[in-house]
Amino acid sequence: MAAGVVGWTAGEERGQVAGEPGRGLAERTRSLLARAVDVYRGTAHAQRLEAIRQRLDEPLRVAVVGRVKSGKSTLLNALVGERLAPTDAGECTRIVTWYRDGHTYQVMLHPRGGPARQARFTRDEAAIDIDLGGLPPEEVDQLVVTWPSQALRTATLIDTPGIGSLSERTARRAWDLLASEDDEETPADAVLYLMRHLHLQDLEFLRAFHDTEISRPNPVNAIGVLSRADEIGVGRIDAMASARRIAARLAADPNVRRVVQTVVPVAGLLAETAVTLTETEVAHLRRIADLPVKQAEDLLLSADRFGELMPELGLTSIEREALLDRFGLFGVRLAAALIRQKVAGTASELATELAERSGLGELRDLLGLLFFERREVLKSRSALLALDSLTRADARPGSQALAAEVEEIIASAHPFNELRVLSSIRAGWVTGKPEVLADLERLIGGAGTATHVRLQLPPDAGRKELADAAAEALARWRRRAENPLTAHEMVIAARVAIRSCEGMLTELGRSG
Ligand SMILES: Nc1nc2c(ncn2[C@@H]2O[C@H](COP(=O)(O)OP(=O)(O)O)[C@@H](O)[C@H]2O)c(=O)[nH]1
Ligand SMILES: [Mg+2]
Repeated sequence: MAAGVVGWTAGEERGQVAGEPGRGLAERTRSLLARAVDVYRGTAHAQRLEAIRQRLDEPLRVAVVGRVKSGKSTLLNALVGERLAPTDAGECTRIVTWYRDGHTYQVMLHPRGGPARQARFTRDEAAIDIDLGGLPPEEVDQLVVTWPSQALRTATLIDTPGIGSLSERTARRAWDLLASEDDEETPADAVLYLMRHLHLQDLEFLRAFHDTEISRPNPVNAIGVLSRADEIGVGRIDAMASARRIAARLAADPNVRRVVQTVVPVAGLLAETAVTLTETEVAHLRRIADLPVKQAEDLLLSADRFGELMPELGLTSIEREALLDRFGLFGVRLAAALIRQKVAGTASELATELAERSGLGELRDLLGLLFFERREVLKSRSALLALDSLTRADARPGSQALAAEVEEIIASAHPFNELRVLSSIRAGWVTGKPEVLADLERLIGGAGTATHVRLQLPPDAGRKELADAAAEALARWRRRAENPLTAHEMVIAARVAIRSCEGMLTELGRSG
């Protein structure tokens, strides 16, 4: 792995300005890959290089990881907007499965150590059911589902079996996907990490691949999700508020900040149901909403009561069970209350309300801000790391120059320096007053890379206002960098912030 990939280097910043994160970087990466294709033409690596090159133009790859039953597959479905991934048990939940956009519906099965082949599948309303053709799940390396989908055009999603899970073997797979020990490039560009409760084992898992090379997930490309958030507070109607407080506390915990950028609470089941809501379900919920408040509350005190009481409600026990499966007790209560209070009248209004209240809206915003806006940077990072390992694995005439340039870009490109400083703040290597650190984080894109976000201004801020704020920030950080009392690490971080400010000013048509 290239030295100083994520290690602390004071490399000269070059190549890319703030505001259009990674565009210049992506161009450099592309031209380097084109050279690499020449160097390795006619070798066994030509194909792999082509794949690396193609990957640059593909959607960002986001892996969903976490312990078994943390709600990964359910959340994945919510993000896609369709029930594709099987949830709960079933042999396919033990296999790493990719969901990618494409023109046709297709499933490719990649056996361990054998050629990929098309697999038969059926789809019912709950999930895709893939026929492994008699192959035991352990023999399947991965499944690749191609599914025409707007959501998958933005990100290819990778569903993983759980960590700390059924078997050593299964756990190993989730691990391989993210922190492969061999020279392979990492398949995922970014990670959604689901935690149901703050479990020590979860943190250990994350820590193990942090602090190493940039190929491993680290806070810059990982978001934490406090999953199954509705179950906090045993389904009470204020469950999400409690979950929000816990998530905020987690996000402020230094141990957590070391491994994920932030933590958001999401009730994945409710989110999945919201985006796939049916008219029948709404009709059933209306019956509950039509009850007097007191009676409805009584009925929904527990799943058992809801299953058995009030035969006059006109819902069979199968229908009640179906509602519980799809909404959870919290979801049934919330949905019924929203209908009763006329917050949501139609199915589509209810869907919108539930998606928002499930935390899905916030998670989507964060994904946009922290992953998709930085898409070019994260993808370049994956490509450069893959190229780096290739040049190491097989030296050829010209490969040394390639390796040197990879190292140069990784050590010096400004977007990487921003990411490096971000993770260094998170790791506690750069210290200072909380408000100074917050200012620094924002300026270098920690809350999103848009100029107004960096400068903490509203989205409609004018050019002059933005430029004035950038000039002020520049002066502020120059003073800090030049102050002899400033700690060494902070000076290096300040230089990166200065470069970010200069970049914004250049973009705004003003010189620093
Ligand atoms: N109450 C509730 N149950 C959930 C939620 N997310 C998932 N579940 C349930 O938890 C079980 C495991 O979910 P699944 O998505 O298969 O977890 P995975 O093993 O991490 O992929 C299923 O029965 C889901 O219906 C949630 O947000 N709230
Ligand atoms: Mg699953």
